[in-house]
Amino acid sequence: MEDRTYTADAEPGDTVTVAGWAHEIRDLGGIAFLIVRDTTGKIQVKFEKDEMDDDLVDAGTNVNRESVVTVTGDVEEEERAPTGVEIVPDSVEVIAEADPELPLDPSGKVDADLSTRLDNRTLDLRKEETKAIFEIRAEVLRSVREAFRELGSTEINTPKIVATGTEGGTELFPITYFGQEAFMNQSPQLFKQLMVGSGLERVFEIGPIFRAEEHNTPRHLNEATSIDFESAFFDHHDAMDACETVVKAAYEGVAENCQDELEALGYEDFEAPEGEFPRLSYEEAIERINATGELDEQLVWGDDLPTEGEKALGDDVGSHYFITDWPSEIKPFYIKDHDDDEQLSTGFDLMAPSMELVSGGQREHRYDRLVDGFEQQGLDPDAFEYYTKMFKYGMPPHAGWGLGGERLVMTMLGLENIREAVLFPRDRQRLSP
Ligand code: ATP
Ligand code: AMO
Repeated sequence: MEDRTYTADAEPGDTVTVAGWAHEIRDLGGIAFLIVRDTTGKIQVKFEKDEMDDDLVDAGTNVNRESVVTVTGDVEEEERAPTGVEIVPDSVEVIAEADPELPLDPSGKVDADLSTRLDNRTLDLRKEETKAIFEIRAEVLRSVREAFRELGSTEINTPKIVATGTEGGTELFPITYFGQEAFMNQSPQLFKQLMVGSGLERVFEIGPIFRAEEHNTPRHLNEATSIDFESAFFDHHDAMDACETVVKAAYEGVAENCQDELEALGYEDFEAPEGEFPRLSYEEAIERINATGELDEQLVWGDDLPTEGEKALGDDVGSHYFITDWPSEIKPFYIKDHDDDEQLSTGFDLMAPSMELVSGGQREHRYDRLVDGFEQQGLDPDAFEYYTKMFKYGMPPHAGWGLGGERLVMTMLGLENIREAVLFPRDRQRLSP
């Protein structure tokens, strides 16, 4: 619509045509109001019944809520109007009438459970708070991309239909690819590593990952957005530095550019995390968890951190922190061990504060060690030949990490369920919409 004015831009004295949804109709007798909502906000349209044409009043006040309408008229100052201005209409056109039975109330007066919201995302995203989450998500991705570019990395896209898994064999979605067994990719891990040995050296990717997680939890998705980084000539310390920069950039972008959205979500004092993220070794982490006395059984070296342990540690440390130097046996084959201690890996996680946000580490770049690592984890090195062979032709030392995009938005905004940060989540129960 060429001559459309957004509601937020309607100024007293203008003659405008606004287009949007019939948010609310209030009939007070001699006077009635139609509130029109568009992506920028809302505006009141005033109908004075005695002074206006009956058809005009009827078009504006007998319309079902959430119908799409256009209103042409003069904008006037009116201090009793919610935004201080209102439209005195010349014409109202109903472009798409909505069914009077709405599955969800976009005015938010009637609460809907998450499942109803997810089944009716179009209506759900007419709500300011829901829309705000996705505007913030977009800003997170924008700031992250900018930070990656400032770090001198190149954006890549790697295949999502692949021949092998990387993050453990049990969580794969198998598919049939022209009669051949294939899988939905769990992580761009192997491909991003192949690129550090290429002329690109430093890369990032923002794309879907697929995990056949059996459990249905508030923090797991079966299709998630992974924000991946990998750089040649980086060790795990450099990778953590880059990770800290990127996570902080996401917060700073939101703090700077999403004031209205933060307000819609009820944030008064949203701030980017300050100071360096503490780096805690795995050994210190289990000691601190044990010292909280929150677990029934004491953790011992080699245990993965249980959810209650992560919770206790998060309460203890607060904000964002890294857990470094994990036991090699619980990290994947591609993570490099410390040169002076084979039991100790260079793997790290970033916690925020009681949920894992990032996993990363320095990678094993030495061909023979890499192939040994496959065998130790019971994987067939031949199946990964497309990957391992490139380690024979000059693969530099390198490090990187993967950051869960939805977990970043979830922890940033304190959302209770990760599904709130995805338009159309995939979980055990949900394959459509
Ligand atoms: P009636 O004769 O049926 O009472 P009316 O045309 O006299 O209707 P008012 O008495 O002026 O209407 O207003 C009814 C209500 O609507 C009042 O509460 C008033 O504050 C409110 N109101 C009137 N005009 C506006 C406006 N432009 N924006 C917001 N509220 C308004
Ligand atoms: P990892 O498997 O730990 O590491 O995944 C990295 C990050 O991705 C997010 N994530 C998920 N988010 C929602 N639902 C899921 N099912 C899910 N699975 C993972 C988390 C997690 O921290 N290749 C390594 C990364 C690397 O070493 O570069 C990897 O995939 O936020």
